[in-house]
Amino acid sequence: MWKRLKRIHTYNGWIVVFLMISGILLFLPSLRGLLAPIRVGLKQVHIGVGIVSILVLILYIPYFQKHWKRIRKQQGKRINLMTILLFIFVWSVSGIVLVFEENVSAPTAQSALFIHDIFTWVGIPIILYHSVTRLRWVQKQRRSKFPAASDSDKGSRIPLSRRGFVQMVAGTAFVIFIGPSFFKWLKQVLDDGGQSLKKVIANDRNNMNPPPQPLPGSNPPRGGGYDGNFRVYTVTEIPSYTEENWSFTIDGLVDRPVKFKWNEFVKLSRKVQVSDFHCVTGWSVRKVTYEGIPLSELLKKAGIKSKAKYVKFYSGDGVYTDSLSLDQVRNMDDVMVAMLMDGELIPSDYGGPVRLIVPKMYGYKAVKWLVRMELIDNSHLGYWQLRGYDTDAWVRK
Ligand SMILES: Nc1nc2c(c(=O)[nH]1)N[C@H]1C(S)=C(S)[C@@H](COP(=O)(O)O)O[C@H]1N2
Ligand SMILES: [Mo]
Repeated sequence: MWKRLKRIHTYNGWIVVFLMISGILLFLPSLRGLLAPIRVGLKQVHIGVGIVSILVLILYIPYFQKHWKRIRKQQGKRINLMTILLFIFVWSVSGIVLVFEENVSAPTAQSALFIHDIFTWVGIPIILYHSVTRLRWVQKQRRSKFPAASDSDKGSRIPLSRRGFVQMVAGTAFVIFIGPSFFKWLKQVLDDGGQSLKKVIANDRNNMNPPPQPLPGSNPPRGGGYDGNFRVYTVTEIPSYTEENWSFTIDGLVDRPVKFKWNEFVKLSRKVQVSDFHCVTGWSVRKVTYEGIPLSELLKKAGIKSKAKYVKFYSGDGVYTDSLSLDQVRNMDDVMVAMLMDGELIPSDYGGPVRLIVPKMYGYKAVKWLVRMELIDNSHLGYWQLRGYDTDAWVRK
């Protein structure tokens, strides 16, 4: 029975290792491009294996009851075991909340994400250490019990020095590759708390004159101020604009190509709407009050030729693009070329002075630093679609 508990624990160990590795892969921003084609699948496997780990956790219970006395005697092992179980328990609960993210309140989802992340950051070194010491312990046991081990057992009889070497390499890799992400994450979490928009505005690289005058629905923001925090994503350097180097072009299959200067663009009539923002990687920001020009209104300024079937959106970063079909544009009245969020001119980190907002689709459609729209007759694969993301990015509801 004791042996069986150990076997369960070994299985569990592998499950945790898998969850840790897949979790890190899903988290690291630097791996987004590389992982795009398998990201959705990997996330599903991560969730599936996570559920299995809960089942394994339940398997512990009967053995626990039987062996409690024995476990209690060995204090070191007890603390170790309890720590691991606590971690798995917390990961499971927060993970389940994240799976049902759409059905829980924003603060609950955010806390779950925070807890899931912080336990990962703290848990990785603990579990690495635990597995290594455990392996050593298992090794010693085996050596004393079966001095003449069979061939198949050779793998577990690696000399300790080599084990130590592996540990060192893993530790170094951890510090080099994952350490910086940890501090970035920590900074983002500490920066949060409703202040984030002000802080991001303080770092604005843009300086647009004249500034837009917010509509009454925007100031104070009709949505009451957005809930959550944006992770700043960019595949290039963040561009910087003034009224001098900024312009907005509508061309391609249009009746009259137009190119707005900033002072003309701020005069176009705007609308206010409140919408949620969802990134396909799992985070959401709710109730953002956006003010901008409805896409269909803006397209009217240039006139759409009947041959045109798609709109292609260009970011001023020169790299990022995406597109929508004109059918989609006609069927969604909330697609907006946004200029303000929560009553403030969108700062450069968040894609300002002007970005696209497509509330019914995932965030990768929301092209930042939008400077050009081209009407085309054929579909266009955007930056992330080329890397495996769906062309239609509907947010499941
Ligand atoms: N130009 C540009 N636009 C972009 C991106 C980008 O990398 N470059 N990332 C997209 C993705 S995947 C998301 S989730 C949102 C993130 O918006 P945020 O950086 O304001 O949080 O912007 C989208 N638009
Ligand atoms: Mo995204």
